[in-house]
Amino acid sequence: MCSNTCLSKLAVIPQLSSQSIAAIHQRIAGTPDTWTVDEIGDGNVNLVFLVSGPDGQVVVKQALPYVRSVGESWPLTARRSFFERKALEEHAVIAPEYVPRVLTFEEPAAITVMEFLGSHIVLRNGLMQSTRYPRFSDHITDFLAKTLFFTSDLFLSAAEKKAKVSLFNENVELCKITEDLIFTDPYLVDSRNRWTSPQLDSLAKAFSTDRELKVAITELKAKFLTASEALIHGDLHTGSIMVNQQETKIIDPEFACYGPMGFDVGLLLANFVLSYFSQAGLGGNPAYEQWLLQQVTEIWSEFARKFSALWDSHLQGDYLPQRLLTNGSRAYVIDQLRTDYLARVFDDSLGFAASEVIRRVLGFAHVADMERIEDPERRAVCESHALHVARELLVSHRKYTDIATVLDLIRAQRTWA
Ligand code: SR1
Ligand code: MG
Repeated sequence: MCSNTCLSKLAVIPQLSSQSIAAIHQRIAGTPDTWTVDEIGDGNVNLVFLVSGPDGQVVVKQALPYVRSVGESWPLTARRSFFERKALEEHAVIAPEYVPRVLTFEEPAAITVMEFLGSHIVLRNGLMQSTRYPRFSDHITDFLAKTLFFTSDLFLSAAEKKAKVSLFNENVELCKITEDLIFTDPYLVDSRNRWTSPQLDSLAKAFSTDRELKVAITELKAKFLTASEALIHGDLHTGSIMVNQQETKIIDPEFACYGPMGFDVGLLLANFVLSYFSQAGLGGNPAYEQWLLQQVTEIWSEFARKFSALWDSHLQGDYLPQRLLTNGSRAYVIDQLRTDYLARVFDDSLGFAASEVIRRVLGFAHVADMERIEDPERRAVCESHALHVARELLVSHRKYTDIATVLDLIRAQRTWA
């Protein structure tokens, strides 16, 4: 039976311009009629094809004017691929070793042709196979520290930053998905929500009527809407990262926008926490669980260390005009500001992490880490543990001022194997 995706597979090559065909030919040799095209994407939003020729392979990613996993009943601007390219371009300047190389881009057809990361695996899939990536936390914290610092007022002039803010502010529809799916729908009765039912029915109902949660999530949403701190990836879960033992590549930044730094850090932390809680549903793996929690610690502490170091080496933006630092005040002022700044990013990260956990259990888009637990009773227990941690962090994030205390909270919820 041929579906929409079969048609797209046949249709994608004819949509490429002669310039793109030439760029692909240069990489993989052969001609369009001899190339094979396989659809390899499993994400919610876009089509992803692997195009193979005699000398190699490339990835062709296409944004159709709707959400891939739902179909035409959920229209979505194909212009998202423009913002993805713009974010990839920014990241390629700031942190080139962590992004795939873009070979060519077709704006009218919303197609991006990229290098094929054939020796890498989607991090979520690697975690589901209990694989360790010894260089991952170093790489991802380098990426986070650099991309967040160098796109913020800490580094840019106000004029430079405003120009970027105004460009990415047009990514309205993708931000609206985040505003709805993360900050709104899981806290009300919405037809797009789903959860492990009937096991989690009462928790889902409790979350939809919880007044404290509604206040906390609205405060967090206000940050997402108003805090244009840095160019954030906007969807930095473990499905947006490709890894092997040597390298880490951050992909799929179509949700990129100017937003709070803690959003990227928090989403990443949340996906490790979800992976951790999923382990018990599969019988438990103490050594791997320990490694997952170690990643949570390292993601925060290494990010904080590298981000702090950039204040020493590159603090030149309009955030803190150098002429303010008179009379020997420099060290004092910078240290105070940096400490407060990092404490706030930490606090934001915990809130955004909590919101990501909640939406991945009670909302529209779930994670494979949990979904692969076939027994709904076991899955529901794992999910409820994650939800309890998330509720506590969302409502009481100010109580948690260091990552070790957060880990204590997480471990205390891991009550069965
Ligand atoms: C309709 S899009 C659903 C989710 O998939 C993407 O990866 C984002 O996480 C979005 O929230
Ligand atoms: Mg994505």
